[in-house]
Amino acid sequence: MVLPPKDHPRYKSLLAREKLVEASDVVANQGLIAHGRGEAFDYLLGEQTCLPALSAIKAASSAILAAKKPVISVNGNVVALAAREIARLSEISGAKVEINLFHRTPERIVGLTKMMKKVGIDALGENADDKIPGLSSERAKCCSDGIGSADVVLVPLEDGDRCEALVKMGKKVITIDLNPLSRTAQTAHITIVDELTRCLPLLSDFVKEKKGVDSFDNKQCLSDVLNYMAERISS
Ligand code: PTJ
Repeated sequence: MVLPPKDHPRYKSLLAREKLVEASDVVANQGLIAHGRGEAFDYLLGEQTCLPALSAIKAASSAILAAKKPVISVNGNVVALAAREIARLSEISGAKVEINLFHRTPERIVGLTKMMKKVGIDALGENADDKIPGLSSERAKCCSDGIGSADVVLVPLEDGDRCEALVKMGKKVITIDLNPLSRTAQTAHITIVDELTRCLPLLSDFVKEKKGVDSFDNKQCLSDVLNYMAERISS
C-alpha cells in the first residue's frame, strides 16, 4: 500500500482510497464507485459527524442494546475500510458478523472471511443456508443463524432492495449511508448519515456505556441532515 504523507490535508480520505485499492481482490469494482459517491456527500457534511447523525448513532445504540439477536452485515467495502471497528462493535455488543454480498463470489467470501478472522472475528457467510425473501439474485443468500434469525440488523453501505427486503422480513434495520437521499437511507428504521469509520467508534462507545435515546424519528433526522447540508452550501 502506498501510504499518503501524514501531514497531507486529505490524509484520511487518501488512506481510505488506498485501503480499497489494496483490497481489490475482495472489494467489488463497483465498490470504488460507491465510495466516490460517499466521498462527495461527506464533503457536504464537512467531513464531520453532524448533530442529527449523532442522534441516529444514539438511536442505533438503543436498538442494539435492546436486541435479542443483533447481526452486523458486512460487504467488501466495509471489511476493507473498517474490519477493526466492526470487530470492536461485535465484541462490545455481542452481535454476530455476517458477510453478505451484492456481487457474491466464493473467492470474495473466503477472502473477506480471512480478513475478519485476522481481527478476531469468526464471520458467518460461507455456509449460507437461508434466503432473504423477495430478492431474486445472489444477494438473497444469508445464514439462518445470522441475518435469517436476527431481530436487529446493522447494514452499512447497503443496497436499497436488500434494505427494503429486510424491513419486510420484520427486522429492525440500521444503516450507515452518507447519502441521505438513497433508497436505503429512506427505507431503514435508523439511518446514520455519517462516514463509516468515523461513526463506528462512536457507536461502540455508546453501546459500551449503555447510552441511547428513548425516541427517534428517522424521517425528521434525514430532513435535519439535508437542512444541515443546505445551510453549509448556502453559507
Ligand atoms: O461488496 P458488495 O459486493 O456487497 O458490494 C458493495 C457495494 C458498496 C458495491 C454495493 O452495496 C453498492 O452498490 O452499494 P450502493 O448502492 O452504491 O450504496 C452504497 C452507499 O454507501 C452509497 O449511498 C454511498 O454514498 C454510501 N457510502 C459509500 N462509502 C461510504 C458510504 N457511507 C458511509 N461511509 C462510507 N465510507
